[in-house]
Amino acid sequence: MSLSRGAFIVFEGLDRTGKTSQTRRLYNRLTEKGIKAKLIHFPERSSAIGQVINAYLTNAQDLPDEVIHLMFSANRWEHINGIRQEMLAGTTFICDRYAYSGAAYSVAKGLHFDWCCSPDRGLIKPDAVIYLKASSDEAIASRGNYGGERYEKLEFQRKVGVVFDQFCEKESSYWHQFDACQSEENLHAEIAAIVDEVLKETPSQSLAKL
Ligand code: DGP
Ligand code: NA
Ligand code: NA
Repeated sequence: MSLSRGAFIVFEGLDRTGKTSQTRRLYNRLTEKGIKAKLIHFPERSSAIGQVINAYLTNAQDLPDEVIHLMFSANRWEHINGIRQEMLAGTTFICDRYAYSGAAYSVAKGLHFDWCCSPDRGLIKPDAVIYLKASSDEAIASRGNYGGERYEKLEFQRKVGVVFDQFCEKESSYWHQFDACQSEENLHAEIAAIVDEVLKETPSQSLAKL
């Protein structure tokens, strides 16, 4: 008997673009269709490393840019073996942020692109990246509680967005861009249509690495 693997679907985008609600909606949809799925979110703040990241993001602790960059990457590495194991056993993972956030937020601070990508090299390559792009970043910034965490400043977010756009262009074979400013319902329907296509293909494809 050959088991077919689950898929690895990553959501990326600036803060407050609706990633968390869209990942939940997609999770519910897959589960209702009888597809075994799990929802994960990076940074995963509960581990020892995750707690340092949380202290950094909430401005309780300062760290050099390089150090926090490596901690975000380590946080992905500490969970990846478990994810791989479950994926190979058939579970589809829906992942709220991943290595692209890792690169984008650090490049926006002025760190070198290649240096930023290298700690994440070897992680599982997503089958699809769902990129929620804001057609108006002011609209996003006006959403409730914006500005509560370290990176939620309009000028900084614009710099992060430039890096996401570059990934989207360069990695266009598996990046899919969506307008984050449309209704939650429409956005969900558009994402679901793409994910259905991806799920038809992935069981037969071997896992690739970043
Ligand atoms: P979230 O929990 O998805 O709202 O993410 C918290 C913040 O951390 C958000 O501003 C995005 C940022 N972030 C997520 N992943 C990384 C990463 O790998 N590196 C850096 N520098 N920032 C990240
Ligand atoms: Na945030
Ligand atoms: Na989020």
